[in-house]
Amino acid sequence: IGSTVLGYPRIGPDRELKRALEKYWSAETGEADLRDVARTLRVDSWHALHDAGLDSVPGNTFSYYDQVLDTAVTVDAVPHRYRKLGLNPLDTYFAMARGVESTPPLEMTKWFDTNYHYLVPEIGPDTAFSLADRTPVEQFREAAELGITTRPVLVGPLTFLLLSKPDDDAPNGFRPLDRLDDLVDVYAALLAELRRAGAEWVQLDEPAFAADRTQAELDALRETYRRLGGLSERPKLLVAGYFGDLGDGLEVLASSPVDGVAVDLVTGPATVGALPTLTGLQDKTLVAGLVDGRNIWRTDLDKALATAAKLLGSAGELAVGTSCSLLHVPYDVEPEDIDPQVKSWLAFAIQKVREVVTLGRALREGRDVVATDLGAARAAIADRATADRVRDSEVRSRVAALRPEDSRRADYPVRRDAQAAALALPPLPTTTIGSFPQTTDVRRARAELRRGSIDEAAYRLRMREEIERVIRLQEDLGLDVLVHGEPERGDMVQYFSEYLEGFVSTRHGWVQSYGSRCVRPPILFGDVSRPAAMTVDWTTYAQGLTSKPVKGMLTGPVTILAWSFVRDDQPLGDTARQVALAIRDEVCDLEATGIGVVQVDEPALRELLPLRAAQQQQYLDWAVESFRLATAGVADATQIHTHLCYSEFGDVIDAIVALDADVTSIEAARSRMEVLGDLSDVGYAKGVGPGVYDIHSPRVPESAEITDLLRAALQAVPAERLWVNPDCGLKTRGYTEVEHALRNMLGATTRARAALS
Ligand code: THG
Ligand code: ZN
Repeated sequence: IGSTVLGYPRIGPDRELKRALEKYWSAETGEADLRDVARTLRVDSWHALHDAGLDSVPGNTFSYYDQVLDTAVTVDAVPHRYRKLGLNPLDTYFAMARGVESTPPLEMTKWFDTNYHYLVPEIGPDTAFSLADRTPVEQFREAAELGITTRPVLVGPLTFLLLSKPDDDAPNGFRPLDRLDDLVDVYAALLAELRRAGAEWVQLDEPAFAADRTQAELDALRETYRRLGGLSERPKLLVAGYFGDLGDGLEVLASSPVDGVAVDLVTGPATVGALPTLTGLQDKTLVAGLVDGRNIWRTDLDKALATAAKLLGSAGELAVGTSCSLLHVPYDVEPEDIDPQVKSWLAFAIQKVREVVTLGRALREGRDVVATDLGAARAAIADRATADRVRDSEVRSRVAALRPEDSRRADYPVRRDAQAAALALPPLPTTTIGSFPQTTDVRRARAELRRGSIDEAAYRLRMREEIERVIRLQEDLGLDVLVHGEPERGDMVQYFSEYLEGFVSTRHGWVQSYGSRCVRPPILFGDVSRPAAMTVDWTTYAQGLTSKPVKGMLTGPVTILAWSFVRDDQPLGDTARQVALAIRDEVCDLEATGIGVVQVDEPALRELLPLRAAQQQQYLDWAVESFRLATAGVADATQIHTHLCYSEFGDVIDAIVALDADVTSIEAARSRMEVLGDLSDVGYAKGVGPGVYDIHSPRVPESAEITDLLRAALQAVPAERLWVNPDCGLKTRGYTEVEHALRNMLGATTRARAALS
């Protein structure tokens, strides 16, 4: 294998796939146009990887939406409700991804601890697995015709089933993994076809083993690769485990009859020590994941070679690779207009491919043949390590001087009484999560400012008009705690990073989040501070328009880190503390200008939770500490809210209590308020605003439904602590539906209040 990468971005360097998908979905173009764009993107990627000099080019890394969905379709795990729509294969696939009028899509959730989302396959006792789709074989042939032998990448059978959920007809106690034998039959058939098409290697991804697994699951891993390895007609098998240490799974794979194992030495550096002790690797290829596939820093090539040197002799062949797929980084740093010094420290996907090639050549032919590249990398690493702008002594002394009481507020009853006196809110106070619909006019204004066709002053005027409209609407509806609506923010993390010292942003650095949706994570390169207020003008403008309290809206330190590329030269907890102090400054400035309610959102609190239980408490400690540091600078009478969404909260429920916010709004409508019971069980006794309707759908909830949910909520939470709000921000909705839904929410609240008194 020599040198390789485990996967590559597919959305297109200029988001060509996003645009092609959206045109196809809106029926502006047809299937042939979409397939054309897709083919061009594949061909361009194969050429780029091949021409860069990789010894082994990954194949089947393209997807119209998601690789887990692709796998489900390949093995015919298509739930009946989509089959019976009678659509062609491509539209059946998109129906599973996005839903159609009558049929909701598959559930979507986070891919391990990344900001990528996959679709959750539904598997039951009756799922009839078969090789129903031959895309991996067809794409192998497509590349072969260009003279490029690819190594098709497949989601491994264990990871596929471990990420699936039982379908609605499955009996209690059924687990998708119960169907492993039948699924492995299909993989065997696919491997045989790939072999007949000429594939030399196939990569099977098993990142599920970077998380804690039971003995039964490890046994299933052993048995599966014993079976697949024993097939007579198959390509060589490379099993890739990434996003951490494989733990006991590493030994299982090393002793199995596969031909290669790829390990992540960036997230799981302890693996370096374990590898030389394994005996089964002597006849295998070891792909050492030395180049970080998830972050954007240039690799310390000297250090990578030193690590490789420790592994020489551990395996039959030592190859060099990325730690995981490059799906999680943007394509190319070259076109970016970033400060040249910071830019010289960065490597995006194509730069990382070149690093892998350089490392591969150094190992095979000696360092001298790549001396120039090694020298350039060494200079960049040294420059970053000593750069003045990375370290800010003021920030460092401020962090060093922190005392425990800086992250502690007065006891809740004291705060509660002070806030009740200051805010004088009615029972069951109503509010929203912060954002109002981003109208085309608002988006256009932002685009015009970027292009320079309007100036800052004109832009501010248009935003103020929008804020005024949002305030008037909320007053008309009768909401109690108002928001300014956030028209000035595109992506919230992007917005804050542009005001903070220590961040740079990119223009083209898009990374797929799900389907056609992308994010442009800012790059956190140095010590963080806040030179000037970030939200005070907008919020005080809004407050000046109304006598009702206006809530300040901020993003918490954990979420800012989760949705940025973070520095790798200090522990994440240290970076979190710096970001927390910057947010704290903003919270205090809002308070000083008369804002009495401030919300600090942490929607990504669950996302960064380490995959292994042994590391989770340490994470939760600094995550909670940084939130408290951000919010504890205010007086007792100032009310701190937080908002959480996008996750099951089970694993972080104690941490939610420990955040010590006065009011927590939380996604709850889809699970019918279940989370309230969970919160009570762990002793949460402060304000809580369970979302009373699901904003992720354009459907307007009837007032009666909301009344029912409020009744259910009042079973779990006393009226004095219950807030009424939608379950997330309203940014993606339209004004007509928002106004109607909020009116119904307020109607239900009026009735609930009457029933209370
Ligand atoms: N911001 C960031 N990360 C996120 C979210 C976010 N991760 C989790 C969740 N929210 C992911 N959800 C989305 C939802 C919508 C979009 C992206 C991620 C989206 N993106 C626009 C697009 O692709 O057209 C581009 C947005 C822009 O112009 O900045 O719609 O909220 N960081
Ligand atoms: Zn939310």
